[in-house]
Amino acid sequence: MQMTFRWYGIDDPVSLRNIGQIPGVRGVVSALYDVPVGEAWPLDRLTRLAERIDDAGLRFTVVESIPVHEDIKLGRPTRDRLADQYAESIRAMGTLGIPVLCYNFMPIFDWTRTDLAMPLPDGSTALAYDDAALARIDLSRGTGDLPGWAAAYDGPTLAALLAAYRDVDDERLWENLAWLLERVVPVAESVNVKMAIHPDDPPWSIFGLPRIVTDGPALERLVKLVDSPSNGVTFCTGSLGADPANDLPAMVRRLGEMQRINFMHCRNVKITGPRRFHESPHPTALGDVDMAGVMRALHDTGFTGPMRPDHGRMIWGERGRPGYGLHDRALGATYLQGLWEGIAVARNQGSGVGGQG
Ligand SMILES: [Mn+2]
Repeated sequence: MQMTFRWYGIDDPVSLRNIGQIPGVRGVVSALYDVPVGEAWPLDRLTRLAERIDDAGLRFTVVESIPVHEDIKLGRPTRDRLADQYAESIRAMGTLGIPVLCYNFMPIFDWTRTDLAMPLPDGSTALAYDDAALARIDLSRGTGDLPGWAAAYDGPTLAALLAAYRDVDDERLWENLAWLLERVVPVAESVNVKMAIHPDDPPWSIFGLPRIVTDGPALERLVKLVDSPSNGVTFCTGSLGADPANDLPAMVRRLGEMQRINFMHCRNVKITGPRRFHESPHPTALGDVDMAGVMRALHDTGFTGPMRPDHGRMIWGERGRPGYGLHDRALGATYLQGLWEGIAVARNQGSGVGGQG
């Protein structure tokens, strides 16, 4: 396991120096955030980003993410050119030796919350979701009322996009995902890049849109679409853990045995009702995710890939990008490494190896 940390580039209030001072963190998860969706990422720009990370004594370990254009998800004729451009971005990653690509395949919206700063009893704030609150959001004026999406779409643009998805049910979306993977996974494999789909967050349909990457059977279906180590998953405990029907340690074990977990996102959620949750601190006892069980399953299946603490709360008066402050995520990184070390020590004692000192 390699502990990593997400960095939003030079405008991120969390600096590379901050990240380098978190114990045990050497890998950085980042992206080019201003390339229009669908265009190929210029190699020279990605090179400059990688050099900046190298200069800080860190490694560019994961690209999160290269967004997939809606025309690909909708299966529109422009998808051929868009898939070629997507493959070109993957080749640029390969040229620079960046080993993992996290992406998602959620129609229109990716991660969605109804409150970006829900106050918790200890005075911290967390991201929260309530399906009933989501149902009250009026999209006729665009995404203005949806927390975190204010400037994304005006009313007419969003209405046209929502209308286009009326012809795309779950099976059609699966077909369109398979179509993309058949074209880009061989490219990724040839340049030693491992793709890692992020599950849908939350893992159910919102605004009547199809969402397909939501549970264990879906993740197993995904990895079978193209049989390659470059076709794997980002196992996000917080996204999948929002549905209490998901048995996370069992899912990790199944996918881990197939060696298809290419990236780990670790965070915890507290489920407070049907399709209602808020994010909670990373430790097992503080939410509904069995983090210890997840880590044990990862350890048992020989996980060696990158992991990052996913969203944190805002604590100690920090202000910043919702979910992506420094302090709580840094606590998460050290907690997760401690959990991992504890499992490794217990295993070694069990087999009679090590234990001294
Ligand atoms: Mn995640």
